Amino acid sequence: MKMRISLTHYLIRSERAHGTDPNLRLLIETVARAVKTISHAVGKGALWGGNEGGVLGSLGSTNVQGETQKKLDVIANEILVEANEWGGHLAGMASEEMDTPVGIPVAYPRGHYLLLFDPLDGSSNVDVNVSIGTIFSVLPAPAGMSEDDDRAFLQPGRNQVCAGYAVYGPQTVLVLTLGHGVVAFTLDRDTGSFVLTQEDIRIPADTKEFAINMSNRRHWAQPVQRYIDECLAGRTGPRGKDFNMRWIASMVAEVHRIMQRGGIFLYPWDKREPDKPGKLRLMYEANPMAMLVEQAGGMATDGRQRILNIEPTQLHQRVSVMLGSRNEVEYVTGLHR
Ligand code: AHM
Ligand code: MG
Repeated sequence: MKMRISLTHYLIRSERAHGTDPNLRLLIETVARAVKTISHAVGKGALWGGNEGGVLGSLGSTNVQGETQKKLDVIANEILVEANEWGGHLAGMASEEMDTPVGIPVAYPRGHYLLLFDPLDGSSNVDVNVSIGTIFSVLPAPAGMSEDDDRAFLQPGRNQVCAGYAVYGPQTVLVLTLGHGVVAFTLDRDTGSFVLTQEDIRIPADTKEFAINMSNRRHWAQPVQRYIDECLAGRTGPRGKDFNMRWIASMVAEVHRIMQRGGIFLYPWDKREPDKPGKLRLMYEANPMAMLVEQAGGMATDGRQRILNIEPTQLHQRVSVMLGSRNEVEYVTGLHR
């Protein structure tokens, strides 16, 4: 019988092969436990919490980004914070749903890592039963930092020691990198364990599939308009091939598709809010996805530079994102130069 490799088994193997810090393993296992709880809540939907009325719908509150918070945004955030505050592996946490970072309560030991997350990505899909996800990033904690100080978190994405996402779709899949390639685990709902189901995920360098919210076309900058026009021109156009399009409105689901069969995903800067560099957030959306994509042989830029090289100035800063199949991202980045 083929041996099933659990997340713990994989992480211990990684410890032996690459000297991964055991504290990082414990941290990832804690995040994975929280992901299971979120997956359970997502699966229950309107049935979750008995008389509390389920996880669907909005709360009426807004987050620091000025976005309406869904019930599940807040529930997923609480699950992640509660799971991670007592383990002793973290010096602080930051989230899309919290204005400022949270420190570790004095009752618990402090560790050497910072955890950043988008607890529930693709919020607009929660109520319509379409794939959503959780994205996370792990940074080293600077020595002597004060844990609720934004500045400790303001490190470029290339400093990440681990990045991952969980996609809550027909299956719950956890995709992870520790800087030695990308692997995926499927949640076995019978045993409650994450089982290794894909090793060494590679994104094909070429693709005929793009993902962009076409309704923003009139707002895009010229290079993005030109790129998509060329894709749409198909076989007789400058690219000499027909393209297919997808738009799920869940970055996690979009990146997961790209991990499986290639493609390019764009959420570029546009003229709707010219002062904002894009819609997606650098620290807990673009950076972890960029690390995963690069580790799978793909490329991630903001149209000008490698996302992982951007020096952040704000915790919730936004960024233009182009990621996926290497040759395609290189091409559209070239159009910006
Ligand atoms: P969220 O973290 O609030 O869910 O927002 C991020 C999401 C991405 O997952 C997705 O790519 C994008 O927003 C969709 O935006 P739009 O509704 O403009 O198409
Ligand atoms: Mg998001």
